[in-house]
This record gives sequence, C-alpha cells and structure tokens, in this order.
Amino acid sequence: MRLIEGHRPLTPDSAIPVFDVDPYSEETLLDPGPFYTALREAGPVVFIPRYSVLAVGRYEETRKTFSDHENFVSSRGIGMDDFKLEKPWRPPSIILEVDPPDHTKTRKVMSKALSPKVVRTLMDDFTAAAEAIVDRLLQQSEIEGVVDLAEAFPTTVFPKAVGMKDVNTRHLVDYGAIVFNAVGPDNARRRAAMQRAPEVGGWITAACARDRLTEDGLGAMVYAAADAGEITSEEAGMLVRSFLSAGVDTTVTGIGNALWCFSQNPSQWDALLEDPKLARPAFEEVLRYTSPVHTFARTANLDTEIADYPVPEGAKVLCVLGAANMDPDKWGDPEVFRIDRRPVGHMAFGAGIHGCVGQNIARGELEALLSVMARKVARIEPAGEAVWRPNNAIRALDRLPLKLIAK
Ligand code: OVM
Repeated sequence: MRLIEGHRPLTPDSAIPVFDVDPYSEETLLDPGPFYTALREAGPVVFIPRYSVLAVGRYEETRKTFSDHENFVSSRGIGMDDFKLEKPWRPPSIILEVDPPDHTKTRKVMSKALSPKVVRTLMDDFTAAAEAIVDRLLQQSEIEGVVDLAEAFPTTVFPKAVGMKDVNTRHLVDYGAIVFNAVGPDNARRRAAMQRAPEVGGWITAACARDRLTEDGLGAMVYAAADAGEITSEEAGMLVRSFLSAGVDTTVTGIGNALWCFSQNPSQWDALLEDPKLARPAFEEVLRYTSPVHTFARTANLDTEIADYPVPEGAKVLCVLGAANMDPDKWGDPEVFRIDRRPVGHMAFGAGIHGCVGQNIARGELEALLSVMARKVARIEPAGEAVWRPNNAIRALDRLPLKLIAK
C-alpha cells in the first residue's frame, strides 16, 4: 500500500468505481485479456484498493491521461513508486522520468539521433543481419524463437548501431527485464529483478562511457550534442543508458510477439507473403494485439480529473496501454489479428511528448526482419507450447518453439 506518513493517501473517491484486482498477479500477466476487458468494463477510471492507485484501460481515457503531461507528470516516476516520496532504484532517466522544460532538451537530442534519416542509414545493416540469422535458422529443423531469433536479431544490430565496443547479450537483455520489472509494485518479481540490478546495472553504466563507444554510432551522436553544448557529458552518458534501457528488451519482445502472432494466425503469414509491403503495417498490428509495454503509470501533480471524476494530487494512475489497444469501442473487432488493419493511433508506443522516441528504429528493425522472412520463409509453425514470461511492465515470451519452413 502506498500509505505514507504525511502524505494524503489516495482514498476511494465517493464516485470512482472500485476494481478489486491485482493487475500484477501471475495469472493476469500470463494472460492479460480478461483483466483488460474487466478493467474497461469497470469504468472510465477505477480505484484499485490493493495498491491504492487509479487505473484507466478504455482507449479514450488512456490516451488522454497518458498524453496530458501537465496534469499527469512523469517526473514522479512512470511506475508504482512516487519519486517525490520514495527513492528511485536508479538515478531517474533524464528523458523518461522528467517533465518539460528539462525533458524538451534531452528529447531533442534523442529525436535527432533516432530520426528517420538516421534509421535509413542503418537499414542495409539490419537487412544483412536478418538475412544471416534467418539463413542460419532455416538449416535447423526447429528453433527456439525467443533466443534464436527475437533476442539474436536486436542484440546483433542495436548495440552495433549505438556503437558499443563491449557487447554482453545476456546483460543487455536482462537489463531490460530489470528496468521493466522495476516499474511494478514491490512484489516478488520486482525484488528478484532488484537483486540483479547492481551487477547488470553496473555493467550497463560502464558501457555508456564515451571511451566504450565508437565514433560513428548513435552513442557518439549523443556525445556530440555534449560537445556542442546542448547537454553535459554526464547527461550524454545518461541518454546512452536510455538507449540500453529501452532499445533492447522492447524490440526483442516485439519480434517474439510477432513470431507468436504469425505462428497462431497462419493466414496472416500467407497475407504477408502475398504482399510483403505489409511488413510495416503488420508490425503495427502486432504492437496493438500484443503490446510489449502493457502498463506505464503517471502521477497527478495537482488536483485534477479523469472522465469528470475528481483525481487528487499524488494519485498514481496506471495507464493500461494493452487494454486500450483491445478496446472494442475503438477497434471494432480487437480480438482479430489482421495485418492490413493499419491501427493508427494504437497506444503501444505511448502518445504525446513522451511517445516512444525510438519508434522509427523499432519499425526499421521489424520491417527489415519481416521483409527478409517474407522472402525466405514459407511457414512459421508452432513446435511446442509458447510460454509467456510474467513481467510487471512488459508482455514478453519466455519460450517459443517454432518450425520455420523454407520457401
Ligand atoms: C529510459 C527508458 C525510456 C523508455 C522506456 C524505458 C522502462 C526506459 O530512458 O531509461 O523503459
């Protein structure tokens, strides 16, 4: 419970519907669909007594709350901890966990480093890496989709794009899991992640130093902004840390989820083979259907409201992006995975000033991989049971046994 001495506890307002669930139970994280539905049906905003927080899951309120950076700030943390009251587990991100005007400066540096123009220069490398990995996997009778493909591809291309001299695939992937579990409540899952934080976090911090980066990568671009006086060199190191926090586990998860979606919906793989230009829209549908970041929070920084219900200063609001992306009022038939949907406005990359700054590079990675696979792979078949890996903020697979059948 977030009932802290001297702080006005969030009590169920007379009117806000009470929704008595644990959004972080293993059952829910393994199969979030029923929770998403119940959350949307419980009201436009609900009070969850177990954690003394509010939650939104309908499309409209989720979008509105998540992008209203004036009333619902990020500087108090985008997880369960209120940084105004509790010490953050690591120095806060200077782009994610910050508000304007500080945010504006760092966001500009990161937008430039991750611009469509920069991503275009990376595409040939993404395609070559995808070809090498897919060709190798097509020699095997079965693959483990998570390690062999979902992890293999981003951990090959992304550290290289950043210009990392030292690459430890395991630490890169595990850091993501730690960062995303840290967004949740103080549960067993978060505590287990925290145990590994000193070791993995220490390695990450060291890898962000200027002398651990090449002179031609995204990391160097951020340090060049320090040379130009836009930010300090300490800030440059922190922004490189943001690349490593947000750029690996997210795309690993996106690829795993894409493979899962296609293995479950073979007609949609056929549709991609028929029209490979659907690679990009297909990824958008994967993001909508199995949103990697399922929940991030905001904090009301003053007395405000959601859907005409009063919301007091200090209230944490879980924004359940995965639920918004399955709202039938927005999508009509959200339970159907179809790659030609073009789900414009989906919430998987967030929205507003904090909308995913890496979305161009994520799309570039997936476009390269899905296009290469569309050229080489006739079918993606399950070869055993897919197992999900519960995480407080990310909806990722643990294991995905597959058969890739060559064209
Ligand atoms: C960061 C960051 C940015 C976006 C997502 C994220 C928790 C982290 O700047 O560290 O995942």
